[in-house]
Order: sequence, then structure tokens, then C-alpha cells
Amino acid sequence: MHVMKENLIHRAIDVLDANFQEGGFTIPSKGLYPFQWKWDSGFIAVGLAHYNTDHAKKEIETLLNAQWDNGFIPHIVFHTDDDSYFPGHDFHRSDLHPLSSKRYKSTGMTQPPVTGFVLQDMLRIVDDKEDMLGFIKGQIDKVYDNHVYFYENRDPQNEGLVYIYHNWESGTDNSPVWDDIWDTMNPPEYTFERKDTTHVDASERPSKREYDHYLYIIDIAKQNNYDDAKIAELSPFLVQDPLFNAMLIKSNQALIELYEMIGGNDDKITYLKKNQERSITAFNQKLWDTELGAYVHYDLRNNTPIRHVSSSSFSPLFAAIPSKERAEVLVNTMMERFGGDDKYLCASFDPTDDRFNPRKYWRGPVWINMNWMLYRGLRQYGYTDIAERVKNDSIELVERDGFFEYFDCRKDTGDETRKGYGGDNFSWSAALVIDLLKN
Ligand code: 2M8
Repeated sequence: MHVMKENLIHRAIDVLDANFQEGGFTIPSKGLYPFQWKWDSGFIAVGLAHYNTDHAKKEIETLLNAQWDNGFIPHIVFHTDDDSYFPGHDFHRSDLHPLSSKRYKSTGMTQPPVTGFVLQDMLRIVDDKEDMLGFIKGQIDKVYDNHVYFYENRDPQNEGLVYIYHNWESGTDNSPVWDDIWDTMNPPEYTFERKDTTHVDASERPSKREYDHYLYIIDIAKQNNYDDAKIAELSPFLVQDPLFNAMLIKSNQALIELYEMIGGNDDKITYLKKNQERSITAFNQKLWDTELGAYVHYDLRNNTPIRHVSSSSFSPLFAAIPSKERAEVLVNTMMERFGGDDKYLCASFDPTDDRFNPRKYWRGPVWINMNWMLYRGLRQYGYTDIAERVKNDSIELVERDGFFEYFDCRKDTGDETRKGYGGDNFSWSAALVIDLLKN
């Protein structure tokens, strides 16, 4: 391999190793995110599988140990009492739910269900397949239970599409997609001490007023002890998110294939296949916007599609959701709006939209996890050249701007000394660059 690439892999390994904690999990970024996050852990495990199988397994095992008795997996597991993050466990109060973990403090919300496909990726990556399959056998039922939780509790109209009740569940925290929902709410002004803006420039983070909305939704959930049925009835934020549902579908498929390798488990395979078919059909019927030529979010509370194109719109490629014809329309939309020569692929939000901001978090910057999924989705549909561009852009950004959390999509920002944005030494940027380079 090219020396520069070898060097980048070594640096990525250093980032991951420095973020690995004694408790057997990896923090996303020192200071800014001092606990274990659900979907971060999945992407991190993919990187770890390339050079430290024990840590990769531990990462997943530790996350799944925090599962609740109803199959729910929380979005943050507060392994320590670190007070450098807000809101901490004392705000979230997972103990309010009768089935929450008695061993681990956590949030009462979740994040995209990546763990299923991550298990399959770990098997793809390691040399000792037998050993990894043994590990998967011991963990897979927990992931299955998590999918059952989603279908049984997060789909009140039995459509095959699950809802998220908080923007933090989406992973794309302050996406302009949510602005329409914030317009329907008027939360109180909370008094609290922001911690994120002591680590990162405030211009790269959500506003105080946005945080008021975030906290208010949690308050409503807490008043109802995180009861799913109550949340479905009362939460002002209730969304069918294409990214979240695409991750569920991708993971369903992985679970089906892994169970088939393991043998037995016929009832589980049948359950997954039945839901997989329903989900893919509903996804294509409800979340496709013909006029925009893209998948969009659906606001289940206000019964209306949210008609903006974001990097989440393209995630269905990774989960093999669109037909070949529809994939072609989708890729054309992406190239027209996001793919100009002056830009790196792929901005997190439509650069032609007024709400686009190239510096601000999920309102425009490039994210390596989204690119990693996009790269694989494009390849799957035969768009090899565009896939290569996504891969090369990702590597170039990290090489030049550092192992940051997110990156400016403009090739020329006018800043000679440009760096990435958000947290530095960011774990999933490191982990997924390893996977892209070794692929
Ligand atoms: C960001 O979200 C957290 C809340 O979960 C935050 O801003 O405090 C998001 O980018 C999310 O997708 C990610 O999992 C998390 C940790 O990297 O940070």
C-alpha cells in the first residue's frame, strides 16, 4: 500500500486507541462526547475489527449489555460520572422506565439501528471467521430483540415504518429538516449550562433555542416515564426518518443472512422477512417524493412530508431499497444538487437550499459515516465512478483537515489553514477511514 495511506491508517489507529476506555468502549471524542454512543459504537467496531478484534467485540458487547428488558438499546450509556457533557444521566433519568437497565444509567431515547449490519461487517473483515461467528451467535438475539422492540412499539399505525420521537434519535441532530417541526412548538426557556460550546466553537453547534426544543421533548417523555404509547400520543416530534428506517432495513437483511449461516432460528427469520418486505414497500410508497426525486422525512405528528433533500435521502441506496430505475433518479438528484466540481461529496444538507450552512454541524458539512454508507450504496447499484469520488473525497478531507467530526464541503473556503469542524480526534472518522482504505 502507498506510504501515505499506511501513515493515515496508523494515525487513525492512534485516534481509536486513545479514545478506548477501561470500561471496554470507545468515546466518540475526548471532552465533547465522554460516554458510549449507540451508532458511534457500531461504526467504531467496524474500524476496530481491522486491527483489534478483541476491542471490536468488546465495543459491541458493552453496548448490548446496556439493553433494557423490552429490547430497547439507549443512545448514550453513561459509564462514568464525567460532568463535561450536558445533558447527563441526571437529566435523562432512564430509571423512570420500569424496564430500563438496573446496571447502567442511560438516556431514554435511541439512535439508528446499525448494530445488525455491523455484526455482518465484522465477519466480513476478520480473518478468523469461526471465532467471529461464535461471538455473533452469542450477541445476535439481543439485536433481534431490538428490532422486535421497534416493530412492536414504534409503529403505531402498523405501517412497517418506525418513528423517532427526538431529533437526537436521528443522529442528524440539528438538520434543517427539523426546522419545520420547531415552528410548530413553543418550548419554555430553560436555564442550563451548555458544555459542548466549551469544547467547540458555538458557530459550529446548535443554538440555545434549539436546545430548549430538545430538552422540552425529553421532559414530555419523562413525564410519561418513557412509555412508548404515551410518547406516540403526546410527543410534538414524531417522525418517520429515511435514514433511521434504512438502517433498520439494512440490519434486518444482515440478521436474516447471519441467522441463515448460523442455522435454526426459523421463527426469527420468518418474522424478519415478513417485516422486511412490509418495510421496503412502505418506504418506497410513503417516503419517496417524485417531484424532488428523492426520499424525504415524514412528520407523523402533523401528518405531512418534510420536503427537503439531505444526505439521509440517499441512505436507502445502502439498504438496497430503491429499484434500479429509482436509484438512477436519486443519484441524478444528488449529483445535480450536491455534486458540483467546487464541492466535496457529500454535503449533509442540500447546498441549493436556503437553509444550507457549510460550517454548522448537520446543516451542510460532510460526515464520514454518511459517506461510508453512500460509497457502499453507490457501488451496490453499479455507480463505481461516483462511489470512488465519495471515497477519495472522504480520504482527502481527513488527510488535509484532520480526523475531525465534520468537514466543509466547499473545495475553496478561502482559508489556507482550514481544518475540520466540531470535535478533533473523532472516532468514527478514524474507524471508517481505516475501512475505506483497507477495502
Ligand atoms: C452528536 O449528538 C450528540 C447527542 O446525541 C450531541 O450533539 O451532544 C450527533 O452527531 C450524533 O449523531 C452522534 O452520535 C453524537 C456522538 O458522536 O454526537
